[in-house]
Amino acid sequence: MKVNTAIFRILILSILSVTVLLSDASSQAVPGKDENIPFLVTFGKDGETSWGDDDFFSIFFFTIPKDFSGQFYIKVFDPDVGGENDELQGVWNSKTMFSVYGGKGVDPEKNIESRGLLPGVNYKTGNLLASRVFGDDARYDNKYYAFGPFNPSEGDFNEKWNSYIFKIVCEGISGDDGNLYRYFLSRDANSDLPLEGANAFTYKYTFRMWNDTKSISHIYPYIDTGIVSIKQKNFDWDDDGVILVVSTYKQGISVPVSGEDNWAESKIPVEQAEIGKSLDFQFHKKKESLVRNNNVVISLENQRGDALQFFSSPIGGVPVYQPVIGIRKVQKK
Ligand SMILES: [Ca+2]
Ligand SMILES: [Ca+2]
Ligand SMILES: [Ca+2]
Ligand SMILES: [Ca+2]
Repeated sequence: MKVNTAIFRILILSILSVTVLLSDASSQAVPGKDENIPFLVTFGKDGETSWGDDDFFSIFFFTIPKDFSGQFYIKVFDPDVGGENDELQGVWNSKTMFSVYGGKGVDPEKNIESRGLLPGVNYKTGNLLASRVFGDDARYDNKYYAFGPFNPSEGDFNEKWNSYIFKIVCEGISGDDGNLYRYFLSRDANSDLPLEGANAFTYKYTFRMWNDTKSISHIYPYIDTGIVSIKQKNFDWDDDGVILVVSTYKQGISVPVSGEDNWAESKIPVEQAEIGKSLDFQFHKKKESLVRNNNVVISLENQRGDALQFFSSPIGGVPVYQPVIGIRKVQKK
């Protein structure tokens, strides 16, 4: 009898752990689980672009599936600029404003200005749902602040993704320090409870690399129908190793990398086999010597000059190079 109870307990525990695994969607954290990026970074507007942020703001979009019922929160980890995690320049004097937008005008596929890529054009489209300014504040140092609760229907509906879209803007409104932070989409303000099927994306990624010469960070642009080539642009990479593009088709194409305070760009052909999947942009740090606190910016556009989305949870999963496709291609020649 005792043995049977023990087996029953083990069975229940295994079922519970499988359930937890299934609902543990990686898409809820920004940067995402597969990206291996420690922080997003936004400097105060009086900062130097040579510190790795070219425009002193960042924009992320969250997609909430239409069939999700209930409320949710957009949590910001370490929203303050001071204490732990952040990048000090002189004294702490930066203020950062986080603003959440919903409603018509947010969807960046319908409203290009919402992407934040057009110089001088207002990207604060949609209805302002919540906003808060953070400075050097121990209350929020190394801790979460939760915006919300929000109802999914407060977002801007996108038919293609069958989801409501929300936008969070982070602006370095004053000072010169770097704010390092992360986002988490949660059903609960005080714990991390993911929303099944939700995702996050941006068009221009400004992030911090690990201070570890062995680390590889990733971002995953989605290759939509009709794309035949992409132009990659990276900023202030500080000659920190190599950037490789990997896909089911590409074993690893290295792209030109930027140095201090400049952009490097190049064109990359896209194959039919890569459509409807994600590419894997891999950031391999220099092995010989550590480039400390490296902040970097990357953006992509297709052959028509239209910006590509980077999803925190790669659409179609992390692409794995399949050598057999390459061999077939060679044999055809
Ligand atoms: Ca400062
Ligand atoms: Ca902090
Ligand atoms: Ca911070
Ligand atoms: Ca840099």
